[in-house]
This record gives sequence, C-alpha cells and structure tokens, in this order.
Amino acid sequence: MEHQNALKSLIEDPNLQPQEVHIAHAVLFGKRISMEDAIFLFEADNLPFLSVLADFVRKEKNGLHTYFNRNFHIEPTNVCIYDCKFCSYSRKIKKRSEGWEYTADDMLNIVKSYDGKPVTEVHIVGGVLPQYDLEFYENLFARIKAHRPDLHIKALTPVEFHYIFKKAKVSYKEGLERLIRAGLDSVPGGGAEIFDEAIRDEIAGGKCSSEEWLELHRTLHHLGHRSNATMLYGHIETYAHRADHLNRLRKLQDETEGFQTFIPLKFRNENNEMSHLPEVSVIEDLKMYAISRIFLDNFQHIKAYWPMIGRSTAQLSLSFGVDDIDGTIDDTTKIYSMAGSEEQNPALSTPELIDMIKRGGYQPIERDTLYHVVHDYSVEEFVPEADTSLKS
Ligand code: V47
Ligand code: SF4
Repeated sequence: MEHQNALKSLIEDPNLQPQEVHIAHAVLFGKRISMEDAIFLFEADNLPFLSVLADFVRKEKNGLHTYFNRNFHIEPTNVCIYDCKFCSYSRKIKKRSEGWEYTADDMLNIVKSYDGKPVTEVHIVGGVLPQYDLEFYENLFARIKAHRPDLHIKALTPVEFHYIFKKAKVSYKEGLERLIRAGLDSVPGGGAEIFDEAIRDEIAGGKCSSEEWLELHRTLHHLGHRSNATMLYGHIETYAHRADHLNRLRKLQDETEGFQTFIPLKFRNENNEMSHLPEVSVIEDLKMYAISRIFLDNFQHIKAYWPMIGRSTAQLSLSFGVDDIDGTIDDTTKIYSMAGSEEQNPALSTPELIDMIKRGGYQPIERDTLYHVVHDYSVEEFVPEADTSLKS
C-alpha cells in the first residue's frame, strides 16, 4: 500500500528529529501520541512530515473515501443573550431590531421549501433567546418529523441545551429524552470553542462551561445518539490549549464512542470584537487538520468545513487527514459569511463538489448524517436531478 510505504520510507529519513521518529513509529504501529507529542508537532512546523502521517491515518481509517452530505441550515435567530467576543453573527439583545427571530411556522415553511429536494438532514443552530424554550423545540421537532419523517434533525448545541434545560428545571438526561422523543436525531459540534477555562472565560464567558459541554455529549451518547465535536482555533489560544482540547475529546470518546467527526473551525476575524487579531495562515490550517487526525485515533472522521476555509484549502486538506468536506451548504451559513469567509458566496453544486474531490485524487461519497452511503460517485455517474443546486 502506497501510504504505508510512504510512512515506512519517511521513518528512514536521517534528517528527522528523534521525537519525529518516535511519533512516526507510534503512528505506524497504531499507538497513541501524547499531548506533548501534539505540542511538539505544532511547534515543529514540518508540513511534509505531517502530511505523510495524517494521510496514513486517514487512509487506514477511510481509504480514499471523501464524504459529503446534502443538508440545509436553519438559524432560528441571530439574536443572543450571550456575547462571545469571536461571534460575528449574533446581534446583542439590545440591538434586537437588527436581527431576525423565526417562529415555528417560519421554520416549518423553510423545511417545506425543500419538499421534493434530495436533502437528508436539517441542521438547526442559532442564538439563545428565552422564547426558544424546551416546549418550543419539542413542538418544532415534532412538526418537522410529522411533515417529513425521513429528514434527520441535527440540532442545537450544549450552549442552548444547558440554557433551556436549566430554565425548564430538568436534568440533561430528562431534557434530551424529551427532545429525542419529539424528533431530535443528533447534535452538531458547536459551542465547544476552546475548553481551557481561562481562555473560554475570556472569549465566551457566561455560556456553558467546558465540563458542561462534555457532560451534555456524554449524556446524549449514553442515550444512544451521535454527535460531532468542534474546536475554534487561531485566536488567543496556545498550542498547549489546542492539545488539551483534543485530549479532553479523546478521553470522552474512549468512554462513549459517540462522536462521529471532529471539525476544527478556523477563527475568522470580520465583524466581531476580536477583529484586531490576524487570521492564521493556510499552513496553520493544514497543521491543525493533520494533528487532529493523528491525535484523535478514536474518531472515525475529520471534517473540513469548506464554506469557512474556501474550496482550495478544503481540497488540499484531503491530503492532511480530512475525509469529509461537509459540502452542501444551501443558504450559505450566515455565521461564516458574516465572519468573513474566503468566498463571499460559497455555493457549490453537487457536480462541482464531486469534481473537486475527484481532482484531488479521492472518491466522492454522498452520505447521510450517520455516514451511511447514499451514493458512491467513484462508481456511479452523477445523474442530474430536478434541482441539483446546493444553493437556494
Ligand atoms: O460554536 C462563531 C463558530 C460554531 C466564528 O457539527 C466561528 O456538522 C470562526 O459548530 N470564526 C458553530 N468560527 C458552527 C458549528 C458547525 C459548523 C458546521 C458543521 C457542524 C457540524 C458544526 O461556529 C460556533 C463557533 O465555534 N464561530 N463565530 C468566527 N468568527
Ligand atoms: Fe450566542 Fe453562539 Fe454567538 Fe456565543 S457564539 S454569542 S452563544 S450565537
């Protein structure tokens, strides 16, 4: 196998530092790397080395498969009681007039606008407001399921759950059970930011703590449901904070095996209170993907969110451990267009996405939320449907 030979010959390279040899051996023999190793890799800045290691892990786990799915996003509101400094998206409660607040009817109408379209998932996440309480979401999820039972509902984050369950005076378990009964299928990875308490307090003070974020996912996994995890990187955190974040996720995954994919989210600096910080380079992005892939040996998938990093970096990321490029952002998730994503209008049709993956040398697989294969475009031809545009 080419990727195994690449790693074996890399180990023979006399120019490698001793710690690099040690890490390469660990990866070749399926052993874990430590937090210290991860920090070393961030600091060493050896991109070719990282590429060989991350590509090895990627191919051992997922071969050449590169996943995407067809989903659409609904953001119930862009008004939020919290005030995260990096957030380009929320209007503070006092600037409510600049925001939107959808009713359940509004959101059901958005769902209905996809009737007949080949989407498999709705992703629902927005700001936190008191009227979006437990009953509201129970009612919303039940109405979506009544209208389209096969649509997977991936919704809310521990930030919202923590707030609404506290308000309803129910435990995480009871609250999640009620929402699952109503139709919640899985939970996206947002709200994780950075787990280090001091940094979290500085950039996202007031919302759920790191321990609460992890506890919510633990509870969800014990109830038999899956979720994703993210990390917001490239702001005021250090490499040690990144390693700590990855380590807390790896530990929880050892316990529950409930995470499907890890998504590193690059901090974008437009329209927020941290705009004075420069954005990190593409090299830093590729390092982040590769080290995540190498460190998180118990995560099956690493996702690059292409509306955030742009198509070219997303394509490049496939050689740095990434096996999922999310894909089908229908309405150009506002969170990123407001934060200043590389492409102002990141719409990508299914054929374009398939072509991008194939040109990178990988096999495009359309998946559902739980990574069941919907279409394998490495063996199937893409047949244009009535509406193939992933942009509304
Ligand atoms: O938690 C907010 C981030 C997240 C900025 O699970 C920012 O499939 C960068 O979690 N620069 C929400 N990031 C988005 C999210 C997500 C996205 C796509 C797929 C999935 C999934 C999850 O967005 C927030 C926060 O970390 N965010 N502002 C910003 N200025
Ligand atoms: Fe609110 Fe989320 Fe923005 Fe924080 S990141 S202000 S919780 S919408």
